[in-house]
Amino acid sequence: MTGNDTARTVFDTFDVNKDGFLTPDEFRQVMSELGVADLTATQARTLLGRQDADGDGTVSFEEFLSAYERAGRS
Ligand SMILES: [Ca+2]
Ligand SMILES: [Ca+2]
Repeated sequence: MTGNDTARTVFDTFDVNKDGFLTPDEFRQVMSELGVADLTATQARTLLGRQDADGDGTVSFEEFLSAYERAGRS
């Protein structure tokens, strides 16, 4: 499995409605369902906003992938 496939799997997990974009609401819902964290709407927006390179309020797979690759190169 390549890093890309892994990122795709993670992305699809968070992209609840499968429209190809992650919204703060989806992020929040999945983090809560996974038992990772109960985020406030503001926290979800802030965390997702770090990956939102073009500032449209959602994270595309390309944006997610570049953030993912940055995280993996620490
Ligand atoms: Ca979505
Ligand atoms: Ca974006």
